[in-house]
Amino acid sequence: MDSEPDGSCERVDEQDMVSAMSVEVECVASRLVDHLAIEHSSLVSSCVQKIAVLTGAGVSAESGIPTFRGEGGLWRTWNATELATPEAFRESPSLVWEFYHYRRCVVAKSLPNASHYALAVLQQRCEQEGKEFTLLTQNIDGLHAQAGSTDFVELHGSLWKTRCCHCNDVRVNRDMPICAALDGKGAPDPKTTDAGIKPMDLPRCKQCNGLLRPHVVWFGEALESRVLRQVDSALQNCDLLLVAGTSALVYPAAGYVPLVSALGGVVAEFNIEDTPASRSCRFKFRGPSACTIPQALGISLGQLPQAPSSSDSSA
Ligand code: BJW
Ligand code: ZN
Repeated sequence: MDSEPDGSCERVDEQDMVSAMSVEVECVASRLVDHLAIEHSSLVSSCVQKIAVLTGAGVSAESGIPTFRGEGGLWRTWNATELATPEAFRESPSLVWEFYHYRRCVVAKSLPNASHYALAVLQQRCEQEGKEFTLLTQNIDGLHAQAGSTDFVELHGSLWKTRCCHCNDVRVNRDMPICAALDGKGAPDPKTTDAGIKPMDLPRCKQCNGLLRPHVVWFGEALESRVLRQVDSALQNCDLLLVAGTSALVYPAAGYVPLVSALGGVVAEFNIEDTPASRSCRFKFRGPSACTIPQALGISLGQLPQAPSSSDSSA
């Protein structure tokens, strides 16, 4: 499905054969595609009993938060993905903390956008009708919570939690700056000199004085087993998976679309471009998710607070 200039979408069917069992579900999903303002009842009184949503960095892009891949994914001379590794942290905890401090500053100045709000409304509607709904997010920014989503699963942890490298104590931490030595540091400009902060001056554990790290999942690290169980339960017998703003390159999340599709669920993708997951998606909404998600769900959000643009953000 491609966005037309007026924001409407053209439906593209990709599957020739549709199993009889999924026809009813697809009828409901096609209402999304056709923008037949889904009335609450038509989504939830249908055979769609179980809905999951998977979000990625693209849903926060319109809140001014850079995505990982593509233009926004550069911090100084580094690709964001090069810094999101345990090796980078071992080699230079100071550099990696500067990067996360910068991102905490950006997110602290950002607001949820219409994608976040529409998904929170969808959750409320599903719950009112006793339908199962689970939001799975790869994002660590917390904007889904700010928009009103509850009980969502943070696959890759949270920017607002720390973990002790020594005693593993995990805590919420919203201090800004998180330690005195990071005050004014973290500027993204490639000419910036690295702060070179000594480990003793980086964030330290209140329990044991060990070095703290962001409580996030870096490449090569396993997702928490509790999280993996929540994912399994959300995707098992899932009728409809909405997948928004993810490049579908990073596992295990990259495997969720093909999995749900193989299990007979309908998948609708919201992205500005094709991804490796697109071929498993029955419906594709092309365009910024802050437009396409509310439109497709028939959710009118009225006036929303305006997020500052990313260029307004500085550490
Ligand atoms: C818009 C938009 C708008 C823009 N509207 N859309 C199987 C095969 C091969 C490799 C592996 C495998 N299983 C595991 C691996 C290894 C690895 C992996 O996947 N590597 C791949 C690169 C190949 N995975 C792991 O290591 C994971 N661990 C694991 O599986 O443990 C077990 C294990 C370990 C080792 C080997 C085997 C098994 C952990 C992955 C952790 C990822 N961590 C990060 C950092 C989190 C902390 C932080 O934020 O700093 O998570 S990396 C980064 O990528 C971040 C993101 O959550 C994640 C996904 O990115 P996302 O959200 O998709 O963003 P982008 O930027 O990539 O895409 C944005 C999209 O939005 C684009 O499509 C745009 O078009 C779109 N867009 N504007 C709509 N307005
Ligand atoms: Zn500790």
